[in-house]
Amino acid sequence: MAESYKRILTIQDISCVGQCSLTVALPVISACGVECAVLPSAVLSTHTGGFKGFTFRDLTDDMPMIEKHWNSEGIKFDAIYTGYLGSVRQIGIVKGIAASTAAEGAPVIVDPAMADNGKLYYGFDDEFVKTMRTLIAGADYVLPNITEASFLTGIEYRETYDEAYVSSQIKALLDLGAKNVIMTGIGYREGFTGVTVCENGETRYYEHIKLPKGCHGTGDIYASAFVGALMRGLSAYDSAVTAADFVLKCIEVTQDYPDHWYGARFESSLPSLISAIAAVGAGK
Ligand code: PXL
Repeated sequence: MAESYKRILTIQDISCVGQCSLTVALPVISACGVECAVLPSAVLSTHTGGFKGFTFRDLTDDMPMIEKHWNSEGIKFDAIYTGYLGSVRQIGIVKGIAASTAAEGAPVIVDPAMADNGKLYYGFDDEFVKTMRTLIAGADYVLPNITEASFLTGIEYRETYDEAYVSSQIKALLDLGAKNVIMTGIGYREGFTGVTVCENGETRYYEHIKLPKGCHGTGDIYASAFVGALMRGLSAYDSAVTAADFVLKCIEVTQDYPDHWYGARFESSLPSLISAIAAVGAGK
C-alpha cells in the first residue's frame, strides 16, 4: 500500500551562507521523505551569529501576496513549521498564513529561534518576544532552548538548574497555550545534555553526551529533523530522540574541522537520519 506522502510549509529566513534556517530545513526535511515548501521570512547574506556587515532584506511585504495566491489555488499543507522570523509585524501575518493554509488537523510547530546562551540574537527585542508569545499560543509543538523558554515565560534564565526548574518552564509554556513542549539543550550533569519532551501531558527526558564544541545552527537542524520525523509518523518523543542523535552526529563530524565555526557539517550525516527514521518506522 502506498505510504501517505506529506507536504509541509516552513517559514524561516534564507541565510545565503551559514548552514542554518532554510539551507538546513530543506535538505533535512527532504531527507526524511517529506515534501518541503518554503516561505522565506527574510534574505540575509549570512546568519547574524558571527559574520560582520551582513545584509538583511525583510520579506514581510511579500507574504500577503503569496498567501493570496496559495489561497486562490487551494494550496494546503500537512504541517506548518516556523523558525527565524524577520519582524514583529511578520509574526501576525504568519499566524494568518498558518490558519489559511493548514490542512485539517495539520500541526503548527514553532521553533522560537530568537536567542541562545542567555541572550537574544542580534536585532530582536522585548517587543519581538512579546509577539512571539502569541505565536506560541497557537502551537501544537514548541521547541525552545532554555534561553528562549526563559524569554517566553519570564522565568529567570539559569545556567545550572534541576528538574523542578525545567518543569516550571514547561508548565509556563503550556500556560501560554502550547500543546506539547520539546525543550532542547537540557543538561543536569557535567558532560551530558539532552531534551525534555512533554507530549500529551506526559514528560520524558532523553539524555546523551555533550560534546565540548557547540555549533551554530544546530537548533535549526534539530527542529527540522524533529519535524521530518514527526511527519513520518513518529511520536514527539521518538522524533525528539531521533533529532538529538542526528545533531550529535553532525557536531561530532564538525569538531574535526576547527575552522568550520559558522555551522555544523550536517550533510554527511543525512544517511544516518534516513536510516533512523526507517528503523523506528519499521518497529511500529
Ligand atoms: O540558527 C538560527 C538563526 C537563523 N537565522 C538567522 C540567524 C540565526 C541565529 O543567529 O542569525 C539569520
